[in-house]
Amino acid sequence: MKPHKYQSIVILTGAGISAESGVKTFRDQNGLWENHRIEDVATPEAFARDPALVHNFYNMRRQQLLSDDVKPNAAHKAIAALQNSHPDVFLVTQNIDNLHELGGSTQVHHMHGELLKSSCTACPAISDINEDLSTDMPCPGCGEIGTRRPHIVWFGEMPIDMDLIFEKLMNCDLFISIGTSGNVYPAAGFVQEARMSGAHTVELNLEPSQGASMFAEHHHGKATEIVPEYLKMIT
Ligand code: BV8
Repeated sequence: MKPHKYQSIVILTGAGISAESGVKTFRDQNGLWENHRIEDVATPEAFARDPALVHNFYNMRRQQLLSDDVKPNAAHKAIAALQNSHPDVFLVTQNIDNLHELGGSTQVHHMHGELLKSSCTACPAISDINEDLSTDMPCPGCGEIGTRRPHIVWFGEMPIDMDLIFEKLMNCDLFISIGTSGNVYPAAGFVQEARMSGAHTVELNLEPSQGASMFAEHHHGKATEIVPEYLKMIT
C-alpha cells in the first residue's frame, strides 16, 4: 500500500457541493427567498418576530430535501470514498442537508446545524424531524409547547464544534474547500487558519470564491467533475 500523500486532511463543503443534487445554493437566488433576504430570515430575531415565517422557510427546504429527486452526487460519494480509504479525513460542512451521510460519509460535522433535526429553547434536547415543524409542536425532550426550533445555526449564532474544527485546522497538512463562495464567517476564514499551520490549501469551486487568493491551488468547474478527479489524484 503506497503511503498517503497527506497525513491529515480537512475538507470544508458549502452549498455548491449539493447544487447538482438539486438543492438551491444561496447565491442562485441572489441570497433571496420569496423576496426575503436570507440573512433576514435565518436569524433568531426573525424567529422571535415571526416564527411561522421562519418555520415555513425551513419546512419548504426540508420537504424538498426529503423528496425523491434530491440524491447525493458523485462529489459527495468521492469524499465518502476518501474517508473510507484514508485514516484522517475531517469533514466539516456548512450545509444543513444530509447528502454527505446519504453519500456514505459516516463522520460529518454540520457546523451550521441540520435541517432534519430540531432543538428546543427550553431544554438541550435535539430531536429528528422529518415533517413540518410548527410553533404548537411539543418538544420531545421536555414536552414544552412553542419552544421547538430548527436545529440550525442562524446569523449571529455560534456555529457548532468550533473548538474541534480549529484544532483540526491547526494540525492538518491539506485543507480542501469545496462549493463555497467564502462569504460567511467563520467558515470563510478556515483557509487562513490552515495556511498558518503550514497546510497545502486547495479550492474546488465552480468559480473563484471571495477567498480564492488565499488558496495555494485552485480547480474550477462542477463539483461532480473536479472533486472525484482531485481526490483520486491525492489518494
Ligand atoms: C457568527 C444555516 C458570531 C442557515 C448559515 C460582517 C463581516 C463579516 C462577518 C459578519 C459581518 N456581519 C455579521 C457577520 C458574521 C456572519 C457572517 O459571516 N455574515 C455574512 C453574511 C457577512 N456570520 C455569522 O453570523 C455566523 N456566526 O459569526 O457568530 C459569534 C461569535 C461568538 C459568539 C457568538 C456568536 C453564523 C453563520 C451561520 C449562518 N447560517 N446556514 C440556513 O442554511 O438557512 S450560513 C449559510 O449561508 C450556509 O450555511 C452557508 O454557510 C452560507 C452560504 O454560503 P455557501 O455555502 O458558500 O453558499 P453560496 O450559495 O454562498 O455559494 C455557493 C458556491 O458554490 C458559489 O461559490 C458557487 O460558485 C459554487 N457552486 C455552485 N454550483 C456549483 C458550485 N461549485 C461547484 N459545483 C457546482 N455545481
